[in-house]
Amino acid sequence: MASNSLSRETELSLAAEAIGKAQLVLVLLDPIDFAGTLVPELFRKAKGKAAVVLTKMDLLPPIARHHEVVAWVKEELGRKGIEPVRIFPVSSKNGQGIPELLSFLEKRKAEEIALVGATNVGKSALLARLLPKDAQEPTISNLKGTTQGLNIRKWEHGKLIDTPGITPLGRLDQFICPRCQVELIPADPIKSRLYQLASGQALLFGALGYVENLENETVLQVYVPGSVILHRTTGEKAQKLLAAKPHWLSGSSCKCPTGAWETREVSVQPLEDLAIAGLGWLSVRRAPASLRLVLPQGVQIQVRNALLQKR
Ligand SMILES: Nc1nc2c(ncn2[C@@H]2O[C@H](COP(=O)(O)OP(=O)(O)OP(=O)(O)O)[C@@H](O)[C@H]2O)c(=O)[nH]1
Ligand SMILES: [Mg+2]
Repeated sequence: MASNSLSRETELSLAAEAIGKAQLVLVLLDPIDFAGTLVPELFRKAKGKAAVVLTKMDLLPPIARHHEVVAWVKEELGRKGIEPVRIFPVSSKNGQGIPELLSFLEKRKAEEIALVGATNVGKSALLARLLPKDAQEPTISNLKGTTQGLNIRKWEHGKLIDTPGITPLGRLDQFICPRCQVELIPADPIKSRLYQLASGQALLFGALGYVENLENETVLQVYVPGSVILHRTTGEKAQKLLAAKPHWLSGSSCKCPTGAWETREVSVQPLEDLAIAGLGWLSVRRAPASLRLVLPQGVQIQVRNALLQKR
């Protein structure tokens, strides 16, 4: 049962301990929440022996081409001075990419391999995939903070070390209750939803925040979990609805998030995304967009090159 009781400092020091023991470190990242699962400290600690595993590839929209996603991740990491030895796209759910990863691990002959990454990124699910089928399954759960200590497991090539996840800074799930956090985890591949917004129109992400278009008409391709109710309205009404949090908008009787809101203005160019850590991203396809974003205070946002190519 996840209690999420470790402090971030303890999470980082346990990951550092595992990294210190290991000759190879698998740093897990979730491409549908790249901003919300990237923990740069892990790459600093694992310098020179970090390979990236892109998890939950089954949740990307079907139009995503895996080699393009890998190239995009390589570029994004490169911009931060991070150069992993390899990048493997996998799905622990359907087994995609696991044979390629296994064959790399066998060739590397690392006696100890550490699995590190943000909470809920899928470390224990990957461990279960790497272990033989008859091995005892590690605990896998949609509640973050499930693995609470180092879990060292023997396998035919040495040892695999599962670690507690690192709580990322500024991910939307920190601002909502555990039940709403679970609701935010996509069960199926993310589908893009297309919205045309006139100047002054806004799009609510359930009761979690909204984006308002400040200038010329714009078209946004919205990639957020299917459980998030999208509602188009005016900027003024959006503010009122966020305060009232009606059931039809939030999808539940829950009133979270209850803290302060933060308003930011951002310009996004065509073929760029606006990523919201823990929620998803908005892609701007035609003309530059001038947007006002209202989210719980402290949620990390990022303007970046588009993850998915235009087709
Ligand atoms: N769709 C999909 N879900 C996955 C995949 N890998 C993991 N999950 C789900 O993601 C959630 C978290 O998985 P875990 O393996 O427990 O994550 P973790 O990184 O060990 O989490 P902590 O121990 O809390 O740090 C669970 O609900 C898993 O079923 C995957 O490849 N595809
Ligand atoms: Mg775990």
